[in-house]
Amino acid sequence: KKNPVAATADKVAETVRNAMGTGNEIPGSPGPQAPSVEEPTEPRGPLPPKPDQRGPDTYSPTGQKTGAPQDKVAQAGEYLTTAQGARLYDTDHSLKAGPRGPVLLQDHHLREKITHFDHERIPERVVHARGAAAHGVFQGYGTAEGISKAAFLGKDVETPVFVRFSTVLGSRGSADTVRDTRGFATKFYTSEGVFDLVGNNIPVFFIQDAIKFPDVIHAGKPHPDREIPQAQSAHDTFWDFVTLHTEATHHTMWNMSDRGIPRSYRMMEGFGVHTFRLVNAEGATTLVKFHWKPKLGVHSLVWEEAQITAGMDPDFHRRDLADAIEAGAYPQWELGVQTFPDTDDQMFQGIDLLDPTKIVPEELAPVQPVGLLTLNANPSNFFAETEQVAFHVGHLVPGIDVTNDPLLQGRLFSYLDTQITRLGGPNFGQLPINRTHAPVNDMLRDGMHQTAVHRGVAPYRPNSLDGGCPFLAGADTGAYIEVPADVPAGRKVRDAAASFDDHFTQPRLFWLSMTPTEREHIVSAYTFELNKCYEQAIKERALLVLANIDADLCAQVAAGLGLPAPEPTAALTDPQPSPALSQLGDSWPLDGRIIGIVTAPDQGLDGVREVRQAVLDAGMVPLVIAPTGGEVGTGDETVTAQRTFATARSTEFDAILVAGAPAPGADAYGARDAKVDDAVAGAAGIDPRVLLMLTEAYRHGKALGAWAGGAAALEAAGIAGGAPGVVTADSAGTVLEQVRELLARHRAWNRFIPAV
Ligand code: HDE
Repeated sequence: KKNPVAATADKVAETVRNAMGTGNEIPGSPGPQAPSVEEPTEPRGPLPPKPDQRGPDTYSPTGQKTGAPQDKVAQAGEYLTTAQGARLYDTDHSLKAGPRGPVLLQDHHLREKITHFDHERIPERVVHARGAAAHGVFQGYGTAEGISKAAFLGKDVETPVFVRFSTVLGSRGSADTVRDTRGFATKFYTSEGVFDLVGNNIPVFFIQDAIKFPDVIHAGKPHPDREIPQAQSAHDTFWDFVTLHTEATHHTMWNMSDRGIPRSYRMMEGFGVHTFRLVNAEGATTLVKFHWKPKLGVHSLVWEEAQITAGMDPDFHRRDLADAIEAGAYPQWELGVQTFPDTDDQMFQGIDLLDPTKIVPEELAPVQPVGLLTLNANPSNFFAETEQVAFHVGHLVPGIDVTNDPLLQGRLFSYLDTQITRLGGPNFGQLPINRTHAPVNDMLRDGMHQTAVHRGVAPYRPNSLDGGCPFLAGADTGAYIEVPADVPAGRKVRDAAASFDDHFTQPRLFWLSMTPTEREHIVSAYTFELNKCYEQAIKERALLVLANIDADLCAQVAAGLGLPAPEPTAALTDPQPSPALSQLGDSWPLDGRIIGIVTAPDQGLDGVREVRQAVLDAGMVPLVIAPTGGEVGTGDETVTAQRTFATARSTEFDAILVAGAPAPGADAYGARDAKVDDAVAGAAGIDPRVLLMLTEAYRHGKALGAWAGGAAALEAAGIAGGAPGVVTADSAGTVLEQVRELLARHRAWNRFIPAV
């Protein structure tokens, strides 16, 4: 009997021969018939895009709605074609001089296919290269109408948005859970043009002047000689920079706090960082800082968990966002503003509003909600949308203007400049994801990748050939008019205001506002990162910086580095702490939280199915973990396992429920048939991966619950039943109820620090 693979290959070869012919056909004869290659499925028409995933509507230069490129759906039509639309009969064999002969240069399909592939990659973003995004909608509350005339802030106005989250330092393929700042960039497709709010999850920045941006990024990126470490701040050049530029102290402190390792993009705050100027219909101005407040609360990973996850699931945040949206657990944020009078000095209670290394504590200027963001659709194509989206702080709409913050001023130049290289010319605004939903009528012409077919002969204004149009708008017809703010007079200097010199009061404010748990995390982060540095002088300089923030912080980090704690070089100030900066101490919704359920099917599945359903009903995600995949259990009592002991790791779960004490599986020690010493197998005879899962989850402050045989597994892992955050009870239902309460507070920190 003939090998089926060889038979298929023969058939394909025959098809090619038929199609190519022998070369001896009589000219003018019909030639070989079109081959009838068997298709694995019937040819079918394109799947329509989901309505909520369509790209923005497109307009011609004169404002006419056009059909393209909505129909650019992959595999549109019945037949595979070349880029020019010629139908193809074979895309798996290059055109050869005989089946064993050399490939012919005339094979256009081969050259077109490979040439296009050769150019599939574009340069990654110079910063924020690693990201994930989603579509959504923004709904204005109307509460900002008194301070801004922006139409999208109006009551119940709905505006489509696209949001891209990112890390800053790593390259496109780097891990999600590294310690870093996160980007939080939102494109509002408003009726008055695109407004981009290009923010971060940290409200301050490393530097006060854009001219230092290349320096801080060169220092944070991998070392230029070996290109290591990837996506890390724990290395000499980063710490060299931030200790030499003490204005970076505040942002660095946030990075070393739990904010540097978010649990999920869905659980991060976002900040516009700079102060912006809003203007209302009467022309009155207000200075504001933008805030995004997540409905799910602000939560973080713990450092060991973040490191393990970087290996176990480098796509952790990307997956989390996409899974939540797909499951209908749409993440939401409220947009809010802190408002300040637009005074000549642009100071608020002694805080310089133009200094991007300073916050204004919420206790001094509360965040006032102005609208709601809901992310409700995943991108259809990562490259077309997430990769090609181009944000710009200069994309503004009437009602929102910039200030003189020197960091913001530099950004106003940088984004378009970098995008011209990254997206290959000046026409990337025509890409579906970047296209405004407002009618466009510009006089920008030609250039690489021009896709508009502009008509007319007079792309200049005024003209007497194309009817003299277009007209210029005024304030009453929706023109974007810059606020005629006064420019402070003075000399031309390379300098900054004296108020930019205070680099330590606010890092101290942050430190003083933290709970004991959060402070402990900050100390550990500094100690970890500085212990990764090779240069002694850098560690010593870092301690000098810490001495100017807080003696206790400095002493603890110094102890971890094995170095003496230096004295401060300046008198410490005593700012009022801001409780709003702490992440802990509240309860939050549980939507989309992941619950692992450890089972030992041979001991029965008491309560597993019920508890699984209860987790689902509570809007969370249950993942059953068993020795094997598929249907586990016997008789009527079976359940589907989503994870096995080999594929599960504690870091995937927000809480773990234990329904049994499984014996070591055959694959528990790496090799299926390995003979394992009794001592290694563990005294209790429980699968070591389950024990690892439980001890890790315990160490990471996660809620644990057990019933039936599960209590024995906890005990074998050395976890006492009554320990904080550990629940044991007879019924699965009771256990879940208590675990939910624990989870609403995110972690059981009192396991380690009783004061919390
Ligand atoms: Fe950016 N930043 N940035 N940045 N930034 C870029 O633009 C830049 C800064 C932020 O998902 C680049 O298209 C300068 C602060 C986000 O596509 C580049 C300075 C904040 C993103 C650039 C800053 C940000 C970027 C790289 C100092 C928070 C990702 C690719 C003056 C308020 C946007 C690109 C996305 C991306 C320049 C500082 C946020 C090079 C010169 C402060 C979220 O143009």
